[in-house]
Amino acid sequence: MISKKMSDRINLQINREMYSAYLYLAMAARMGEAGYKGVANWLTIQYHEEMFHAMKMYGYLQDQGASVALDAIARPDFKETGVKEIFQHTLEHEKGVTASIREIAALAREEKDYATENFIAWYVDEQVEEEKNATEILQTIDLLGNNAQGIFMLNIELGKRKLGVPSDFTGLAGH
Ligand code: OFO
Repeated sequence: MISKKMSDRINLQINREMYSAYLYLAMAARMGEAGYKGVANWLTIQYHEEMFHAMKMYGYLQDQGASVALDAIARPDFKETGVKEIFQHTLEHEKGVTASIREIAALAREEKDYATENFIAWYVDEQVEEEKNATEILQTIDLLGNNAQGIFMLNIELGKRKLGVPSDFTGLAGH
């Protein structure tokens, strides 16, 4: 069993992960409309990854006999239309998510909640990956040259990204 404070905090994180999913889906739509199908593919896969992050927490709360409390998801907030700017937004967004995950890790340690400490360690590692992915894409943009030809090549590259999470994951308790 976990504390009410912890389950509230994980429920908040579910909302933040779903917001991430919503943000990337909205960005994917914008990029797809602009003809950047590869960038849209990358962002759509990112949407699925974020839903996986949310559902993994949903499953954890259920496994712990805690209540899942879903809240309203905010409207995706981004104005960028350029590919480089979209990934700058992505990196900044992920830095914020990292800070949020660290709060859960710190709370788990404070409460001597070893189960949640173990559970959240996966997300701590995942955030290293999330920031690395966005950073590397930004580096690639700079290396290729932030121009039409460079973005065209990046678009092809990002079109190759495949789903990295189990497609049959439901998040249901006992999964
Ligand atoms: Fe869930 O890691 Fe991105 O936001």
